[in-house]
Amino acid sequence: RRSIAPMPSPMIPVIDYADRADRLQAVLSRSASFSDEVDTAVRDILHAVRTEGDAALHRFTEQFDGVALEALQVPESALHAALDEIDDDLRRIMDEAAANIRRFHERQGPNSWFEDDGDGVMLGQRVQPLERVGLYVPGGTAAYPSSVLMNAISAQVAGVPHIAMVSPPQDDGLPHPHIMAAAALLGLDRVYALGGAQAVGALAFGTDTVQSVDKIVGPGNAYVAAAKKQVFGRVDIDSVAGPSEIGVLADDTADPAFVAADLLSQAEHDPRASALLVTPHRPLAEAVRDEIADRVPDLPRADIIEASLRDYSACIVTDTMAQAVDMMNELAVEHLEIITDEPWTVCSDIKHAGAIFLGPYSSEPVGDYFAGPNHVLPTGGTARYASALRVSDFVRTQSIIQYSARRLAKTGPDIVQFAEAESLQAHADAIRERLKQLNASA
Ligand code: HSO
Ligand code: ZN
Repeated sequence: RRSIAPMPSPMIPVIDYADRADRLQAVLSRSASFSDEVDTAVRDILHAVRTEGDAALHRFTEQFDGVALEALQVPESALHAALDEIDDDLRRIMDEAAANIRRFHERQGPNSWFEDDGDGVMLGQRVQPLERVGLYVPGGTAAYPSSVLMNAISAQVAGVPHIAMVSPPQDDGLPHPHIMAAAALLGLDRVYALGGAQAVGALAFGTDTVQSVDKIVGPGNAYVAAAKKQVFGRVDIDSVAGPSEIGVLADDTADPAFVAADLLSQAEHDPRASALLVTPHRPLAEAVRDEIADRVPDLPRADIIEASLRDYSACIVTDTMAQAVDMMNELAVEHLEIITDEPWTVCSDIKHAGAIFLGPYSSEPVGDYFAGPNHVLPTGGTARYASALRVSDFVRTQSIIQYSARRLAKTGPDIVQFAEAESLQAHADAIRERLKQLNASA
């Protein structure tokens, strides 16, 4: 006999492929909104930091974070104390995660190379790490030590010698203890209790206390994002991250409990996060919907999750798996899970996704915390052209050219002709000057 308990109200809609347009439009138009007010406020903050330095940092920290800092820089003793205070298990887990992340990134290259091109000509590319990088780490509920590991280890593997970290102070004037512990674990010693646009300004312009950097990476709120955009050009920045996304491609072999749990794992990040199941198997879509309705009320971040599910998430039922794959390619989601009978076959048809998780046991949090690949990934459809944060984001390559007399004697006249075609006489003369001498000594 069936119980007559009322069905929990659906939190995630089940939508037919033919009716997907509105929902997809909502998902695709989520990108971070920039307001003129934020831009103007940030412009003033950056100007003050550039002209007044440390004094402005103290003032803004008092105004926005509500603390009067004794020192902008976090003493190394506080970093080590934070590491000593986390429990032994968390310490062991973070150590192991860091080792996995390091090992993965060590395989990424890019590598220098030099080639003897014949005639005594040497060509090559020399890869050099950036000298100074600044890492922004948010405070509050988005204070993720895992993100400290992801950002800092890729810079460390690249060989960046100077890594500064900024993170807003809590009431005690120090960043979140887990953030400090992660910094200590990685041997980062330049940590500043600064957040918001003023922290970005300090890193970009430098002050008496904070040395300027060449690149600023890491996520932040609307002020941080606007500040990064405004200092771009003076320094490099990473991409401006949008709200998180997960897409699950699944067939009748998928366990609805697994799929529901994974969708919820991303929905809990942000009210604007997007969680999508795309499947040709309607009973799976309905089971996942029911499973989600069961689970959400017990989750601590139910409010955030409900908003994400209501506005930007769905279980979409397609006619075929091919149609489901096409839809995922159109969306280019940040995280794509493939939970099907033959995930590698489906994977070969995927063109766009930030990171791909294959099979029932590759749950998305495996990648967020532990497997080794970076969890800083392209969002908002930018996986069409962008990649995961990686070692090459922290280097620049220099081209190396060494030409020989023999080769210049051979190819010089052609170079002269090319320069003259561009009407650049001085270019042509630079080559001719050598040719004159070479011909005289021949
Ligand atoms: N899934 C997030 C990263 C994260 N998850 C941090 C947990 N902590 C964006 O890829
Ligand atoms: Zn996550």
